[in-house]
Amino acid sequence: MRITLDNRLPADHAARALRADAGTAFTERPRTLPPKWFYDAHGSVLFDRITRLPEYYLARAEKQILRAHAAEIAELTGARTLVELGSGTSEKTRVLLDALTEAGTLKLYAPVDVSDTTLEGAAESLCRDYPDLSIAATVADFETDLPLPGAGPRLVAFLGSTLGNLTPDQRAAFLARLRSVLTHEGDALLLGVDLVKEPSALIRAYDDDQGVTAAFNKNVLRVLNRELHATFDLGAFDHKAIWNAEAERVEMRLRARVSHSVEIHDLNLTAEFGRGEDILTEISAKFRREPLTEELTRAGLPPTHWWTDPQSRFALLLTTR
Ligand code: AVJ
Repeated sequence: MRITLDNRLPADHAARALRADAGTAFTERPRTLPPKWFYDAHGSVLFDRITRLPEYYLARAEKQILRAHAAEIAELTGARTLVELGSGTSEKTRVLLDALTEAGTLKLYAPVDVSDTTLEGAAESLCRDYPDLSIAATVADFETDLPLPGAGPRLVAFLGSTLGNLTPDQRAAFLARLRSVLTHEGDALLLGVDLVKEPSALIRAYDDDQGVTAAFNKNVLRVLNRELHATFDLGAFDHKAIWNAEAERVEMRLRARVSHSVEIHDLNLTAEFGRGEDILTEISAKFRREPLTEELTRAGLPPTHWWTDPQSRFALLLTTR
């Protein structure tokens, strides 16, 4: 069997976690929902469209860096196993898979994602295109469970600036756990992060002209309506993308257009919204070279390489042990 799928999330995990997260979001203030709830089947399609938007430079810039340095990364790591956290469709991973296949070291690709359907689709498509590769897919929430299957040297890829979704505290905890599993000589981390830049360019990336990001943001309300029998009216909220200059992060918010109340039946809860009141649905931190290098060094993962696209919009970091 060249493909294995290990589901580490019990069938009712998502349901219980969503209830808990929504319970917190709508009883405490400021109202904050974790971004992982965007990615049901519809949200995953919308995110895929986001990565192709002219305003969303992140995906293109990262792929550009990967293309420019994949052969070097393959040579530096000699990876036998490529683990990818939050792998999604594994689309841009192909650049790495190509280089590692070319170098002849790679035996196993181990994608980790919360979405079982996305993982299955990605694994099947990769299986067709990389006939000599074994695939060990794991359904897991990498914030609480970090599966690292396969033989060393292992390369762990955490791309797409997903690190930016974590608060500094969550980031420290996550990096410490990552450090604790990257134990073997030769293990490596490949991290993709978006960089601080002109706020208008950042805001455009999260508030595109076609309204795809707005639909993506509001999709979380559809998820709540469906999964928790809630009565959110998507038309009663505006999509907002805000630059938080102090924390150096983009914040996606859903802002109530009018004061109204929403029933969340499965939680036995009525959420009151004042006009202009926000739900914080995602933070997307942007990074600078020095502080991020320090943060990684403190976590025991000092970067050995730092590459950017020609316009220095995005960075790819490699930590080798
Ligand atoms: C995949 C989480 C990194 O924050 O840029 C895209 C998600 N949200 N547009 C990001 C996202 C709105 C994306 N991450």
